[in-house]
Amino acid sequence: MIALGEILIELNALSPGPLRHVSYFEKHVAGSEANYCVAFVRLGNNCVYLGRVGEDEFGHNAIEWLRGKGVDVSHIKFDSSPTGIFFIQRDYPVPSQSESIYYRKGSAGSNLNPDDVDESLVKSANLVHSTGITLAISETAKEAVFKAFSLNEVRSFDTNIRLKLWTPEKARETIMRLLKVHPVKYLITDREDAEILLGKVEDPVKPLMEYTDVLIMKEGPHGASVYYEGRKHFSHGYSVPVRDVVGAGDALGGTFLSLVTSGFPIEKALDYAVVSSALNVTIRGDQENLPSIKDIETFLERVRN
Ligand code: ADP
Ligand code: CKP
Ligand code: MG
Repeated sequence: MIALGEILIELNALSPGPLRHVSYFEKHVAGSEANYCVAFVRLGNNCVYLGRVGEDEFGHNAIEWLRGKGVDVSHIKFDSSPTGIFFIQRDYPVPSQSESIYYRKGSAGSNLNPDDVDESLVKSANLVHSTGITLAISETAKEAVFKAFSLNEVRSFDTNIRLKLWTPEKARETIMRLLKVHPVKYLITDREDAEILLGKVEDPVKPLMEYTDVLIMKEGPHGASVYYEGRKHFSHGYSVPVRDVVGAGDALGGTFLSLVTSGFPIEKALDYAVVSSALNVTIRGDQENLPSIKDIETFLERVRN
């Protein structure tokens, strides 16, 4: 897989409440497409990351970490702008909910541009992946995604609409244009994003299936459903101790894509992917608890017993 996006450094608050009173943060490497890559690699397949980091401590941190996880970082470029960061604030202003607070405007990652997209590399991939975040961070990053999607017909896309990065109107216009021009093999979304893309419709599945072969609809703690070839399969979620839900969607998506790439049947791939996302919410950080097949099977054996 080739994934295009922005790697971010995550600073996860160790105590609840408004950030102005939080003194301790835990640092993690994150960013949706990087999370997808690590999940993809954990399940036994190769992933090349296309993007930019700052020539700063956080940029080196990100590259060394991802290299250590087995991601191919040889196409990541250093940029003179700083590596983007974000904080996770928890239980404020809404109890039991967290909020991502970005410091990423003008970041190295947002300087991704079409010249960074190596044509022969993208053409040679089994799958090219990106998300709505990369479409939103800058014009040049958006153009890079359009270029990469024009070079390879096997595409996957996670809508990941972040309303801090663009308006619902802009998200709708841009994502629908991408999907119309470059329909995907795998579309990963949820009902909130689908409503932004389609407006209030009774059933978003049918209209979305016009743009994808396989649709994954995430349902938060309940689990997720997959739609393909006129069929539907629901994988139920698991009740686990929740520490941090950020990154759960990427764990699910990256695990699913890697397993189907390895030849798993779609339904079994989703059952396993939901386990991956359940494990992900039990820790802070998006990448540290991404499981191997053995981890997933151990979970399933013990949870069933
Ligand atoms: P995203 O993080 O992309 O918004 P979701 O919130 O739907 O996506 O989460 C993705 C998956 O993570 C869900 O389908 C579910 O399997 C798992 N998950 C999310 N929240 C919880 C939770 N509170 N408890 C257990 N599993 C969860
Ligand atoms: O949809 P998820 O919760 O799985 O996505 C989490 C990531 O890239 C997180 O790492 C953060 O950096 C981001 O999404 C983002 O830009 O919001
Ligand atoms: Mg998501």
